Amino acid sequence: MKPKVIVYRKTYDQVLELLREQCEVIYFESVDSSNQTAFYDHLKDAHALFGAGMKVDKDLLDKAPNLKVVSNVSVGYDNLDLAELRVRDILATNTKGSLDETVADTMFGLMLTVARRISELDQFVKKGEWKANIPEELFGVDVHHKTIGIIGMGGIGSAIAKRAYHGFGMRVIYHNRSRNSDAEELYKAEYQTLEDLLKEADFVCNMAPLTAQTEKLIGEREFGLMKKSGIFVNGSRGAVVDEEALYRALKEKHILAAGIDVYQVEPIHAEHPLLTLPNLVTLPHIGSATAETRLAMGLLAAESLLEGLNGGVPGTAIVVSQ
Ligand code: 8YV
Repeated sequence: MKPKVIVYRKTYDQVLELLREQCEVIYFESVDSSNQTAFYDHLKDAHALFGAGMKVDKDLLDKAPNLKVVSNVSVGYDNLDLAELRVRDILATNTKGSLDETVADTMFGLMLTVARRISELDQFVKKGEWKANIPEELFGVDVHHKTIGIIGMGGIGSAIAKRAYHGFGMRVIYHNRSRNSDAEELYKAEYQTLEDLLKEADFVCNMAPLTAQTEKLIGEREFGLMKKSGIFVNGSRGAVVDEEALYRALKEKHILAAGIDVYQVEPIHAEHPLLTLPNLVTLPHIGSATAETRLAMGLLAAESLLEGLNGGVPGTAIVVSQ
C-alpha cells in the first residue's frame, strides 16, 4: 500500500512523477472553497502534505490523523504551527538553500529599480514624456560603494551580501539572531544592533523570517531611525513590516523610497494606499519565481518528503520527529 500524499499547490510534472514513484498522489493545483471538501476528505487518510502557504495548524492537523510529513515548497515556514507538528511527531521540511541566489537577484533588482527610478523612467519614456535631457529631479541615487544593512543574514541574506560586496563594492552591515562568521570573513560583513544598522545603512534590506518575535519588527520608530536618503526593501514576509508606518514614512519622506515583494495580505488590494505612492516599487511576491528555481524547490521538497516517509531526517528538516 503506497503512502498517500496530497499536493495542494501547482507544481511541475517532474515533481509529480518523482512523488508517484513511491506514493499515491492526490493533486490539487490549488485549494479553495470549490474543492475544499474534497481536500479535507483526502486529508483523513493522508500521510504527507506538499505545497506552499497553507496554514498547517491544530484545526487542519486534527483532520489528518495519519500525517507523517509536511513538506513546504518554500524557505519560509511561518504557515506551520511547529509546536503542534512537534507534539504530533510530524516531520516538517522546507526548501532552504535552493532559492538563495534567485531571491538575492530579485532583491538586487528591486534595489536598483528603486535607486535609479527604473519603473518611473520606463513609464516616462513610454508615455512620450522624454522631450529633452533628463532634468536632475528625475535622477536616481548610486548603489555602488554605498552601505547596505541586511536584516537576517541567512542563506538569502548571505547571497545578497555577496552581490553587494563583490559586485557593487558596498560596505555590508547586518543584524541577525546570531553572528554569521562566514559572511564576516567572505564579505567583510559587520554585525550591528538593529538600531545602529538602521541609522548607518543607505539601503536597508529585510530578509528576517516571520516569527512571533519579528512581526512588525520594522515600524514607525525603525523607519524614523533610517536616513532621509535611505531606501528600504523587503523580501521576506510583509508582516515583518508595519505597512501603515511604511506608508507614512514614504508619504512624509522620512525615507527616500522603498521596494517590496511581500505584503501583510497577498495579493495586495488594488485600492491599498501603498499603491498610490510614487516612491514605492512593488512586486507580486516573485522572489523565487523563476522556472529553474521553482522546479529545483519542488524537486528538493519531494526528495525531502520521500526521505521523511522512509524514516529519514532530510537536511531540510525544520521539525524533527521525536
Ligand atoms: C515561496 C517564499 O516559495 O520561499 C519562500 O518562503 O516566500 C517563496 O519563494 C512561494 O511564494 C511559494 O511558491
